Amino acid sequence: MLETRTYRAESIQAALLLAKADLGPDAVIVDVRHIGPRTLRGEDGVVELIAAPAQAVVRPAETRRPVTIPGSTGDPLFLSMTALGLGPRFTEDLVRTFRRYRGTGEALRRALAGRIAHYIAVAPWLPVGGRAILALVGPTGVGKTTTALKLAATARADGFPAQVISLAGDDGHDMRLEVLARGLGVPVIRAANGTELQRALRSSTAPFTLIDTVGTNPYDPRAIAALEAALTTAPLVVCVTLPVSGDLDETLEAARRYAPLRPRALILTKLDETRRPGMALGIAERLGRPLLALTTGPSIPQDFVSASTSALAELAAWTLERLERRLRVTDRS
Ligand SMILES: Nc1nc2c(ncn2[C@@H]2O[C@H](COP(=O)(O)OP(=O)(O)OP(=O)(O)O)[C@@H](O)[C@H]2O)c(=O)[nH]1
Ligand SMILES: [Mg+2]
Repeated sequence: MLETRTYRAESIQAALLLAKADLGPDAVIVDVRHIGPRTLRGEDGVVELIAAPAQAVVRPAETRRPVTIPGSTGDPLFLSMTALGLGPRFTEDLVRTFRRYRGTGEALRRALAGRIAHYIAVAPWLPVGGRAILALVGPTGVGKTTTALKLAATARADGFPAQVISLAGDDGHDMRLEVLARGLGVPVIRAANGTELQRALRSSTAPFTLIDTVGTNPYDPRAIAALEAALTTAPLVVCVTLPVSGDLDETLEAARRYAPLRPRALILTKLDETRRPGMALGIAERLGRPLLALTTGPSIPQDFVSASTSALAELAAWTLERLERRLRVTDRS
């Protein structure tokens, strides 16, 4: 069982300090929740942070050995979950938890969250205690620009000034970005290449910068190499951005093609454009990268959920309930 502790404070920074004082500097943040008003400038204790000691970090899924779970292979609910990309051990854990707590609402979600924390790491992305630079990379049209603006606008609402740098975007792309950003009060800088990106980062003091990269074909090694060259000029976290609305194998293969960019986090988009949003659980587990955010529609910043074990538990509960209902109907017919 993952040993976690909960800290409450008036801001994420304060809760993080409490966690680090208690668990040491390498404490791993498992979840952050706003339990009062969304803004962190509120007076009351509004943030709940769940942390674990460093040794409890989730191991990347790809390094885990495959396992055989006896007795699960003929179970239709188990099979439906593995079809969403979840590994057998993760599936078995979720299905068993679901059957034990079914119909208990909050208790089910809490129990699922406890299990999910063993398989999917979530990454709090607000720039607590320093400067954060995230570069969103991914295929064309997956929602990089929209998500960069959602992150920037959400950070601003939480009191963290944010900016977007568009890397290698063409005029049409950047004009649309600028119009959207103006409406949100988010500054935009254009950088044609790595040198301009470096210059823009040097001359900025914004605590939170989103680099919105040009859409990159995962099967074009030259385009990936060009992006790699531009991004290595700055210390930043590369986030692969992928839609959940596509084919599972294609999505996993596309993610792997971005390996030269050394991605350290994952953003999953377009959960609203599929009947199988639970695939987000499978993709996140299989890729073994900390999940940063999920997006659920085009509206900025509303259609956006920061990744947390509680959000993933909600998704798992919804998926399991829906699959079970569907299997019951098929059984009767
Ligand atoms: N339904 C839905 N639409 C989304 C979501 N995120 C973005 N979109 C829409 O998808 C389209 C493409 O979004 P962009 O943010 O421009 O995608 P991009 O990855 O920046 O695209 P390129 O810069 O061309 O590579 C736009 O119409 C967005 O409104 C989402 O979560 N759900
Ligand atoms: Mg874009």
